[in-house]
Amino acid sequence: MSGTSLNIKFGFPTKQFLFLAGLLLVSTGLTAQKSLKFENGGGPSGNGPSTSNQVITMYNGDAAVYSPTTKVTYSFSNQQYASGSVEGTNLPGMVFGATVNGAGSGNAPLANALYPLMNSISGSTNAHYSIDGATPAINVGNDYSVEIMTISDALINSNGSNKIPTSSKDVYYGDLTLTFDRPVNNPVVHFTGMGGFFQENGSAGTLGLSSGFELTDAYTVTRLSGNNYFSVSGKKITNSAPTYNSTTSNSAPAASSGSVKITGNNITSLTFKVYMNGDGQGSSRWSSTSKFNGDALLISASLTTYNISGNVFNDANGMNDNTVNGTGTNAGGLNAVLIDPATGNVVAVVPVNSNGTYSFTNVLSADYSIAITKDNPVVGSAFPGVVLPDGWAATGENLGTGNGSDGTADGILTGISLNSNLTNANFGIEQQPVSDNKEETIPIPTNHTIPQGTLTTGVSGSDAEDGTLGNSNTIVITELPANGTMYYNGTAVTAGQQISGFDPALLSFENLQDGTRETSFKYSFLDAAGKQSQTPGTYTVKWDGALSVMFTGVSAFISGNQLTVNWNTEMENNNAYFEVLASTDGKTFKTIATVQSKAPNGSSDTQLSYSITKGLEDTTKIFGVSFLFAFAVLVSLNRKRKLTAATFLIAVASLITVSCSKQEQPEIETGKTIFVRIVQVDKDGTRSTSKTVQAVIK
Ligand SMILES: [Ca+2]
Ligand SMILES: [Ca+2]
Ligand SMILES: [Ca+2]
Repeated sequence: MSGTSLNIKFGFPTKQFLFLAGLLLVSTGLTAQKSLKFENGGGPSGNGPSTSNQVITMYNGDAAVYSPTTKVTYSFSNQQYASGSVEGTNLPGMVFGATVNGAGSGNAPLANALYPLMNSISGSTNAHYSIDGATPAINVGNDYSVEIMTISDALINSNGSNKIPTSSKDVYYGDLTLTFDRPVNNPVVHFTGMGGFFQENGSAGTLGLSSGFELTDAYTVTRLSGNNYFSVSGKKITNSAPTYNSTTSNSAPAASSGSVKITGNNITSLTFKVYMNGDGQGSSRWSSTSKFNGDALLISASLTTYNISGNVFNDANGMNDNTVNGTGTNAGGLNAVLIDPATGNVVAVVPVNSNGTYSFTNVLSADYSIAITKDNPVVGSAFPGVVLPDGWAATGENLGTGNGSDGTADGILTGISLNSNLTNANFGIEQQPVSDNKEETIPIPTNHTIPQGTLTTGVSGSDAEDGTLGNSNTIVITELPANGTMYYNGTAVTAGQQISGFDPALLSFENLQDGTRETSFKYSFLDAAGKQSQTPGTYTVKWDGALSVMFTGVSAFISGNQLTVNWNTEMENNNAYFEVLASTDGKTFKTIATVQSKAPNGSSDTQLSYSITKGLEDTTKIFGVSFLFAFAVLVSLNRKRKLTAATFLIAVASLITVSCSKQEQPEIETGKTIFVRIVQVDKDGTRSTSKTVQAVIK
């Protein structure tokens, strides 16, 4: 608060003041966060020296193992002073669990606990450490740390002479890596007692020496606390005292102790370069052949846990308002599942209360997804997926009460980076509409077509949030007929097409397949949340009998004195025979020929072709006088070839004009053309009729 001041006047209303004070208390409660630390029993129990990896299990700040189990592994690599190169020993330059042997009679390290209390060396106090506001704080009399020795005998030769001057800085010893067994956010690392000294036998000459560290990863290092000489510059963590010794102090010579925060998400390891520094004072050597010397220090880590809470809402309008909101619900029984997105494994499971609220407490700072499901997945196993109660669908998930969502409505809230207590990790769900099955029976369609205006049956359904559903609501055509083409208001319907204000009279069908007795499509209502039914409704149109032969290529022409009619069938089913019908007005047809089916036993699934040719004179006998009159001109043309070509062309031109007309125009004069159609008769007497064509003149 330096440089600013709160200007609270004495006349400040008491009620408002109390209200504000209450808010402060509430917010303090919400921001409580807990620490995971190195505690008694969390690390190895033996002594070094050792170069083996050291594994520490994080404790919960109350002497219990944190669940799910979270571990940190310490390892050395890139040792610059390999085993055997350190004067007097077979040790490398850095080891766990060793300390100075200054008695002058032992050129070997003294064994030290691999995992001692933080107050075992250097005299640091609780105040030197911070865990970024979490509780409980570091207690040096209760918390533990990993002991490391950087051996200064690595810097002397076997005859005791220095390899490098004692004023050397940043002498690289190798790397120390802390590996987390699951990704973590913003770990805090505590350094205890960076600093030591070497004293020559029988001499007051004392060299100060101190380890230093430099993070090699792309994270930010921030000094949280420490004695005056605990310094962070960039990614370097050093003892900045001008001269060193082994006691944490604000007066040089001194060791340094303190805490740094490593800012980063999804951190799985931290690698530090380890350096030795000499202050160039007192002794002219780093060590001697009769002593074992170096810097024994402690390094521990702590992590922070936070709380996550949220709501499951019955969100009747889904994301149509771009907001995950509504009335709290657990849909009769839901769990909230915390998931590690790196592995997909379940971290924790808590029930969703009947009012939709849920909360996770004491969750390790890391990245997460949260899912809701009616199942109870196993912690530590892969999350098997969201299963909502029957009839419920996810409408969206959002962190916070504002607009928007995580982009995919799937019952999983993704992208949670837990670096503070989080509230309103919210889910929207709602009940899907029910779409009823519908059925209507009609007469057997002719020409494989059900025209508009035939059907009268509407759609119906219901929705838990929206109420009764009917023609006035929006439906989606989810599945098209398998045996024909469906049209709505004259336009072919596509799968997924939405129809608002459904009118069954606007439905029509074409190309209905032979042999079928019904056609159907599937539909679903869209409810206010934009969700469809879990099971679509089936709209079925039935007729009393099977459609049989499907005609294609029906054509007729007049050539010379003869009428020829051609047609194909794509398949035949129980077919008996065909009748060829002709008409002069397109209304009154008479049978001019009967043709037996070519299909064995009347059934075939391959194309069959038929053709008949009749003399026009024979044909006219069937129709009597008026038809005979109709063809008088044509007949005379063929008989009296002496007529001029011009006359012939005029007559032909008038016939072609009529036959090319696409529709049966009422103004066409009867007697100037011939209409032909085929009727197919099943063995059971069922009749179906081809389209009608006009004969053309060739
Ligand atoms: Ca909404
Ligand atoms: Ca989602
Ligand atoms: Ca609904």
